[in-house]
Amino acid sequence: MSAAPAATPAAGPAVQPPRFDAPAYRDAYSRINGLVIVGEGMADRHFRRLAELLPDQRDELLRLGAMEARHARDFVGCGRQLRVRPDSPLARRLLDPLHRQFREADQQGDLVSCLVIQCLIIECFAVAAYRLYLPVADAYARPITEAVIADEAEHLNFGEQWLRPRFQAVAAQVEACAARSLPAALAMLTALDADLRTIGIDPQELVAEFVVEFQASLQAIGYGEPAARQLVTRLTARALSRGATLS
Ligand code: PL3
Ligand code: FE2
Ligand code: FE2
Repeated sequence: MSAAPAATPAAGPAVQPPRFDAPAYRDAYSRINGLVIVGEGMADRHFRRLAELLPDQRDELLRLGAMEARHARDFVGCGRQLRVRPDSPLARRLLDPLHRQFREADQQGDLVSCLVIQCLIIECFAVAAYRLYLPVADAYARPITEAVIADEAEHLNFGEQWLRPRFQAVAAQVEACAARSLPAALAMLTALDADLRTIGIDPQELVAEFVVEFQASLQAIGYGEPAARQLVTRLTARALSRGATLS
């Protein structure tokens, strides 16, 4: 066998960090930052409502809500650092369907759906998004995002721990709720597709990461691996075929 050519360094295009001061970056960041800030504020309100609904775990839920309020403040700081004004009106419009689903579930006394919407769907979405943001974040936002990811894992865990011992009784509600809320979550990504790309996040990768997270959550509450995979794949495919398309 002839001698192999001298090893060359791993090929492939070098990943360029985004230019954080470019007008296109700052413009995209204003909408992403708005969504994150308003989303964290909404999570705070949801946990405070859950604290009223679950008086036995009131203190823990208030603690989780306070963490969300701090996330919102920390991400406000990230926007300020880049001299970006968050687009809050757009964020409120994009988050409204999920918030409305939470409120309707609450009005109907459907605690299971409230927990699925906040602790599974929204938190899985946040974990997936922040994980993909981490490698392309600026030096100020990176440690903040890292700390937030660890907190979000606790929020996910709360929902999983509550649902798991009740799995048989709640499985049908979990599925019905996920079938409504997953399209609402993915529609936000569709709306911000171009902005996500501009800040260095591939929206398709984000969906893939969400699928991994959500499947793991379903398994944590009692679904077997094949059932969890089938459910997530079916719901995601259906949501994306109904207009939540990603380019
Ligand atoms: C749960 O604690 C809060 C949920 C907030 C919603 C997050 C939506 C994230 C969308 C994509 C953002 C990319 C990350 C950018 C971070 C500044
Ligand atoms: Fe958060
Ligand atoms: Fe959270």
